[in-house]
Amino acid sequence: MIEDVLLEKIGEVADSRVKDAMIYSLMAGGKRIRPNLLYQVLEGYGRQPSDGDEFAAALEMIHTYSLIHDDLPAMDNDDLRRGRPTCHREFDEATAILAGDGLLTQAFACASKSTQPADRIVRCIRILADMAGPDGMVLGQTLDMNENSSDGWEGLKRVHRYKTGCLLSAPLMIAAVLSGEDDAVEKWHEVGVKIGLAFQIQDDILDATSTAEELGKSNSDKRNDKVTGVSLLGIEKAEILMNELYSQSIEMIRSFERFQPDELIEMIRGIQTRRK
Ligand code: GRG
Repeated sequence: MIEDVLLEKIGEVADSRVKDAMIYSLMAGGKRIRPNLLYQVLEGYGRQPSDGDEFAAALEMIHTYSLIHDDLPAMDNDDLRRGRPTCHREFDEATAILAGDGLLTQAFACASKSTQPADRIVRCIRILADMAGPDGMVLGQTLDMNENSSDGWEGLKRVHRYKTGCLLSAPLMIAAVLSGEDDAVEKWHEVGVKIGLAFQIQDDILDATSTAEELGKSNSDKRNDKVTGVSLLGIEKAEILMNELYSQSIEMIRSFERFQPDELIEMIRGIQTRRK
């Protein structure tokens, strides 16, 4: 469902080389975890998933922009993403920067076109901005770039909370607002942070144990000698912690009022056993 929604929303953009680059990266596959988290929480609250289409697309656009910029020579300098050459490799660096800028901006245009009640839309747009921007994912990226091995596991957890956790929390929080469950938003944020930390530790484990071909992306952490959950904790402890965090997030999900958790839990168990 999200593939059709993305095609429709990106189709609204005027034809240009930057649009081609936006489509190249956006429609390259990807696990679509963030839109699907949003849809599952809406369903758990008894809402139609399509109520969240504009926000689901916005989240995937923001996520894709972050991957395009993260892959640039000025950041991780990666060649492979979602099983294909990275955006700057396929096009050129300037076009990849613009494609990221275009996706980020278009995400907010798309979200503003939601037909949900206006007060809810405004609150959701605020969440998107907070979770993606300099108090959220962008903060995480800058902390990551300046990460110091002496900051240890606590420092790394802070990086992951913002860099990975914020954009995984956003769909949960937005779905709660669209369902009229504002009081639950902060608790959903904490669920997202736990899933984000588990997800990132898992990413580090997969990065250390799989090939670039298996992952469909470059394992630049190895090349860049980065401090990761695996380098700090070792694979065994990292796996135990990852599984504990997924279990804790599932326990929290079971405790929400007026929420039918089974399908969301099933999705999280699927993420827990992912191979890429
Ligand atoms: C450049 C502002 C800016 C932020 C970059 C997302 C990000 C922050 C960097 C990408 C590298 C990375 C390891 C990020 C942590 C989050 C993460 C594991 C992203 C990959 O998400 P998946 O696995 O990717 O959902 P697909 O391709 O399946 O959508």
